[in-house]
Amino acid sequence: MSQSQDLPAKKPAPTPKLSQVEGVKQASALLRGSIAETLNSDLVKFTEDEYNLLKFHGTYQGYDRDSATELKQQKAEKKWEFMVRARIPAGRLTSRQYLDLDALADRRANHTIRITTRQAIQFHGVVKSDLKGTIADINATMITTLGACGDVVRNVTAMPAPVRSPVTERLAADAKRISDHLLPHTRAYHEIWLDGEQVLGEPEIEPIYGTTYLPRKFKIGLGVPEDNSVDVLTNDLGIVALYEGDTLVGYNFAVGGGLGMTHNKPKTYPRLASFVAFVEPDDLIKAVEAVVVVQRDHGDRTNRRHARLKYTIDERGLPWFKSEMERVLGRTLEDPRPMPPFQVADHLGWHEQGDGLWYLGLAIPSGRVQDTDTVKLRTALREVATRFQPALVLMPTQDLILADIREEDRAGIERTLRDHGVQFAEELLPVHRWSLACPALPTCGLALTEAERIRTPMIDRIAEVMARYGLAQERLSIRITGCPNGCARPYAGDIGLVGRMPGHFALYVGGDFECTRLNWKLLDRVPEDDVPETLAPLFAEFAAQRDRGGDRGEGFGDFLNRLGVERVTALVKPDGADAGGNAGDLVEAD
Ligand code: SRM
Ligand code: SF4
Repeated sequence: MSQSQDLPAKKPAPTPKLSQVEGVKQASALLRGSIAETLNSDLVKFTEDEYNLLKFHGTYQGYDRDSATELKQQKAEKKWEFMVRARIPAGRLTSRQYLDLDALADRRANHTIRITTRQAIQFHGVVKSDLKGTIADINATMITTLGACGDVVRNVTAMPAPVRSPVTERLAADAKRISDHLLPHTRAYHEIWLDGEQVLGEPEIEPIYGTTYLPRKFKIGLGVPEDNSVDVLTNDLGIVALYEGDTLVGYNFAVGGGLGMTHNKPKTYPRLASFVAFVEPDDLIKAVEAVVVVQRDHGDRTNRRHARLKYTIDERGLPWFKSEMERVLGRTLEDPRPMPPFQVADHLGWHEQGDGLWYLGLAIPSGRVQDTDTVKLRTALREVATRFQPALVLMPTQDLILADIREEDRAGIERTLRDHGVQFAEELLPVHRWSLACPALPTCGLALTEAERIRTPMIDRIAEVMARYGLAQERLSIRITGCPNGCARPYAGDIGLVGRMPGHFALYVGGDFECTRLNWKLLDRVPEDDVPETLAPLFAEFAAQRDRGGDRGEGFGDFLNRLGVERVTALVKPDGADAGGNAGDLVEAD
């Protein structure tokens, strides 16, 4: 008997257990589960399994967090309600569609429309008995909610400028083609929400996704170096189109972007996408599908906090990813081509479209289209859409473009908006124009702090501090989120305020306005009220020491990045305690 035969047999490594959601997807018969039964029952809410499946259909079950504590004290049921998200590739809408969605906000939601950071629309406050009607009504406008959420390719974003050039038109069309190609095929959506007939006998398959779809959400954005409004590198797949004049040369693909992280869990981290390959124009769809398929087959299905493409890339390496893409495509891919540095175009205010028509970019605070006591934004937009019928573009900055406007309609549109108290871009300080905030409380179940509701007062106070140092007109991006998931992309941009615990934010600085570099955590728990004054020494140093060369001088984030973590920390905490660390560095931290 050989020695090896004497040894006890080596135990095979245990097969890692798939996450619970994987089982739910597998057992759901292509996203059906028991949604229809609960929808048509008197039950006040869906089960957790159904909740996970509902996301794929474009809706999240949550509850009103403002009233939750009081209701609990009264031993009453929470106020359950739904967020419904529409999928609008490149954010393009007709006036008719906009007006239908506007009417829906009154009929079935909380009288507001929320433009999202991915050029989509959300309705909040939908009650269960209205859920089916809401989704059906959205579909009646020729817009779907299918795949707006869930483990699939989400709404595809693209440069928002409605300029009539082959560049912008091609990008918007590409976004739609990609979105359509990767839309789930399940007939469950039609059966449940649109009273579609059950088609018996015919095989029903998901040709790209299979029965368990993707390991996690998957995001795709398209931009050009001259306009990175979509923050292309924060996507799982960022596509940068390269042009010579008006001729499309091809696309540089960047993979593995994603921002979600969990406080104190260094294995989770934000990451910007890495350029992996150049793709010829005719190969776009096949190459996108190849990226999705590689992640479908290799993404981590055992741990949802580790299931995004960024982790697959960091663990397997970019060369491995490229070779897998090539294997799926059946041929080699060129390396990414050189391209100019990224810029971000300013689309607010009036611009010529290039075809004799005009577009008007309007700043929408936190993307919330609503009527308040002082500003009747929703009414104004309804009147403009009814009378002048512009095309609309939802922007990845939560703003809105009214497009295809005739010269003779400009004055009327402007008057209508001003009559309702709507401010124009030129009346706003740049820091207001360029700030974003996620919904957070009271609708988001994951929020640790406020975001949208404190955005305006917070930015007002920060603007006052900036003015003290002569920086009132400084272009600066501030992004506020109620938790570390990063929905308003706080880790890309000059300043990020990230909900840390109730009433406290982690402060991130040192990113760049063009979103090509992650910022870093400077302070971990700044009380909400202290945020503006905490920034004061940074603004003072910036005003005194920045490099004034170039068209607009050194940016705030660039300046702090040049100073480095230690010197910037010393400015806010002279004893150097509680320094943060580079968000990018966290990649190495564990
Ligand atoms: Fe987000 C979850 C809102 C863009 C990263 N996001 C959520 C949920 C659905 C909360 C939940 O899961 O219970 C939020 C709904 C709140 C509410 O009350 O409406 C929510 N995310 C939003 C929106 C509406 C924020 C906004 O201010 O517009 C954006 C909707 C986009 C859309 O139309 O599809 C939104 N979310 C983003 C972005 C930015 C982007 O994609 O450009 C990110 C960071 C990029 C990324 O994906 O990494 C983002 N959201 C997350 C995450 C963290 C994902 C992760 O990998 O860890 C979550 C939580 C999760 O998935 O577990 C999340
Ligand atoms: Fe909710 Fe957090 Fe996203 Fe804000 S960042 S919407 S709090 S999940």
